Amino acid sequence: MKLLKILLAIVLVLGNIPAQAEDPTVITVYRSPSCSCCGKWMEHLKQNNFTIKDVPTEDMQAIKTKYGVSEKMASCHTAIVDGYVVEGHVPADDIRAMLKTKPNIVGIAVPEMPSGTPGMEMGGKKDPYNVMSFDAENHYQVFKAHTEQ
Ligand SMILES: [Cu+2]
Repeated sequence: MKLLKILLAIVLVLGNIPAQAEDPTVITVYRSPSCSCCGKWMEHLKQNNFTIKDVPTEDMQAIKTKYGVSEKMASCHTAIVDGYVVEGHVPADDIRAMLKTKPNIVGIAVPEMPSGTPGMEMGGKKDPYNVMSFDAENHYQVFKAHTEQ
């Protein structure tokens, strides 16, 4: 009877241990050394358990060409995670969704720099925007729509 109580106590204790946090996801971020909104976006990723490999570079166009980011998809920074391209101010949740579902695409992008995206906070101003996915043939599709709140 005593043993049973001890076992029960152990089970209760184990049940209360919180599930271990996910391992940080490593993401390489190419950005111009003078880009401040890029830094704010990296901050957003850090807060969402990403580990940043920060690579300042003067020639962002070379990076975009190398990774197949067309003019239509282009924003400020270009990041690589798990073989996927992440262009611009994409929210961490959308990156995670891509890494989970592993779609057959080159990557996802928030073209240009809409206000209200992570790292582009402009007071309360929030533009509706789409996270786009793109493939090697430059086909685009809405990956996730973020409508005005
Ligand atoms: Cu930016």
